[in-house]
Amino acid sequence: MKAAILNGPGPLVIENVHLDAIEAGEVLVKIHSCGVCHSDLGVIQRATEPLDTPIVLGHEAAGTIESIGENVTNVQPGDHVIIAFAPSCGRCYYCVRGMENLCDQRDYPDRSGSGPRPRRTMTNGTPVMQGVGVGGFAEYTIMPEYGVIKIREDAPLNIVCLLGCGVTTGIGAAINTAKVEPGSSVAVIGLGGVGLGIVQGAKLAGASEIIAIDLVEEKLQIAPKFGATKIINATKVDAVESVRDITSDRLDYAFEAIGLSKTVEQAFAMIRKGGTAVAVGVNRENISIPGNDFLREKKLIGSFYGSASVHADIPKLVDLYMSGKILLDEMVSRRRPLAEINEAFDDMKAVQVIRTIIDY
Ligand code: CXF
Ligand code: ZN
Repeated sequence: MKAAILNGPGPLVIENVHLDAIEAGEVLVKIHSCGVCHSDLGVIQRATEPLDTPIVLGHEAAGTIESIGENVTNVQPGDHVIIAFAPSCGRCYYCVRGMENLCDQRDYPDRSGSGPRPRRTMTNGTPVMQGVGVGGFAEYTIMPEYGVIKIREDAPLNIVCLLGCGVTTGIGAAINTAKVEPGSSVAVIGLGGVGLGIVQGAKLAGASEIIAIDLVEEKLQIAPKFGATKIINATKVDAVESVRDITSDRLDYAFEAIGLSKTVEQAFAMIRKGGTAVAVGVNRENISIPGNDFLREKKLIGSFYGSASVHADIPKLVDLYMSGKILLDEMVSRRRPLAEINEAFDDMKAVQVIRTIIDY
């Protein structure tokens, strides 16, 4: 099969790769579409550090089940699935306590982005890692049965693949992690796929004020379509001051969807006493906040994969999309074939897109 291979710093290379045979409990997925998520760019840009390469990135994927291994009962060949980058086994310490997003089966190192043991090899026999456990920039992948979510067949795979990462992360951060209440005020810093997901989640939760903050005017202009009630261009005004003004210093929730310490610190600075700042963006930095603010019961919490119970939540999100209650098409800025994967990352670096989807 064809796969986009990251070998270290520099562009991805499309190569022919051999995929292993599936084993018991595993499924072979024919990838239909895969979104290009910002955290993959993060892996590429960190490729100057020690990294398990070669590796196939791509973790926002949907497709069809091509074949199933022994003992697989939840899916059949032909089923339509979204791949969960953090599979939930249903049996570990976290899964049985309702924290499926923290499932112990996702025990591979975060920093390298490499997935479980290699299941594919280059033509010269070198093992190829499966990025973030998915390896979606390839024609096929092997997943554990519990890492695929069966979805209704009338949902377009080339759109609902976005529920594999960014949108589920964003909507879930508002609804599951923060548990935004009706009538609350919310600010969202960073309007990529995750940030616009948070805006939609806040709207679904019934927030009355949803303030969208970014540096890029084009992203700000589309935010009201997703539910933003106000927009702030942080190149023109001080975001913290503006949010405090708009809310009379009564902001209930601030979400950071970029992954920088500076913007997490801003999120924490803009919330009211007793308010909650949620760090959603993939962040590898140290964060510095005034300890005194804890005496005002301000809270800073993390969110991973929208605290989602993927097996329950992703089919519900598909239904919400199909009934027009959440927007996904409006997030797709471009479609490209796998051969143009590097151009897709160039567009992202030039901040020209919300999401590019690779269609196979
Ligand atoms: C990331 C979170 C860290 C592991 C890889 C996926 N989420 C979104 O892109
Ligand atoms: Zn992602």
